[in-house]
Amino acid sequence: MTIMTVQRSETAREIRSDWTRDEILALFALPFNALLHRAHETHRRHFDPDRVQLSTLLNIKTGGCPEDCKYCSQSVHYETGLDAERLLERDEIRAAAVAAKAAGAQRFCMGAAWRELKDRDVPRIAAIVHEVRALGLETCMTLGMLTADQAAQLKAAGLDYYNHNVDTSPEYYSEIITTRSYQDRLDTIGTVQEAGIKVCSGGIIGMGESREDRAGMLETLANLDPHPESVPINMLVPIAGTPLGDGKVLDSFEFVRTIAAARITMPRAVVRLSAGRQALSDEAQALCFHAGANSIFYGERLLTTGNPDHEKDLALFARLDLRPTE
Ligand code: SAM
Ligand code: DTB
Ligand code: SF4
Repeated sequence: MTIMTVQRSETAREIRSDWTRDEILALFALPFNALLHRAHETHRRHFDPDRVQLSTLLNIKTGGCPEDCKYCSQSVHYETGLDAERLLERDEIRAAAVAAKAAGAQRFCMGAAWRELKDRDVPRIAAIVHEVRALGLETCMTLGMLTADQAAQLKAAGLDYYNHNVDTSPEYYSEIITTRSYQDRLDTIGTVQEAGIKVCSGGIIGMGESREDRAGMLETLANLDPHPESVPINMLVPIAGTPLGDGKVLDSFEFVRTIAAARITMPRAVVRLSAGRQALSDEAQALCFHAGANSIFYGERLLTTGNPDHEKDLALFARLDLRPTE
């Protein structure tokens, strides 16, 4: 065997969908430097470590969601002071996408506070996907549960990615959401994969879950076959009025460990350092990039909360010699 063949087969063995919870817990339990070393080595084997993918978010339908996700500002179950709005007009969405592209975003991610996509909304959503894609941006939507027929129509409209997070471990899920099951989430992810749309799926850290739950969330994601192409790891943004509005803040090093374990278990996935960056220091973010995060939400708004502005992120990139993915 040539060296190239050996390297190729080693890389193939690295991409696995048979991770056990104990193996992932053992990664979390490594000394911090050993974990970061392994994660960074994995990262360098699969990616240019100095490139970061930029996605800009737009909430195209705000509030009034019937689901009871305990972290969310947009659920009707909690008094968060957010008014429900209608689906934005195509022109408003187009203007936001044009601005995102001008600022340097590569992907435009559109979110709706829906439990599921309704058939009557599919033509408008498909038209939006088509229009955003025509601007030369990758497209991502997150609209709740989908049927196979709806997924096929979104694929035909040119949708590149669908975001649908598992959010936490199977065991902890019912502590956070009671209006749908973990299996509902997995079913929609399967439907998206079968339609040939790339999957963006991750979760939230800092909701009072245990390390075992964090490992359990990664176990679910890393045992999808294929792995999700994109894995957003969010730090909980506490929202006043929600049941998780005033919980204990998680140690940022545990967040870094979660990013590192995501990188090691899903070597080719693009791991996004997602919500919660305003609460992370520049140094903590640098550790996340070292641990294998290679994507961020770029722009001053997430869905209903703030995010660092373009200038702040570009300054951080300059200090860390990072550049946007080509
Ligand atoms: N309604 C759709 C759904 O739940 O799939 C799409 C929008 S929903 C707001 C998208 C994701 O945002 C959630 O799955 C969750 O992971 C994340 N998210 C929502 N609120 C958050 C918060 N306060 N902090 C961190 N992440 C949050
Ligand atoms: C994801 O994993 N995080 C984004 C996106 N997918 C849709 C949403 C973050 C929301 C943070 C709280 C808010 O702004 O309401
Ligand atoms: Fe609705 Fe999504 Fe918020 Fe849950 S996370 S309440 S499904 S908008």
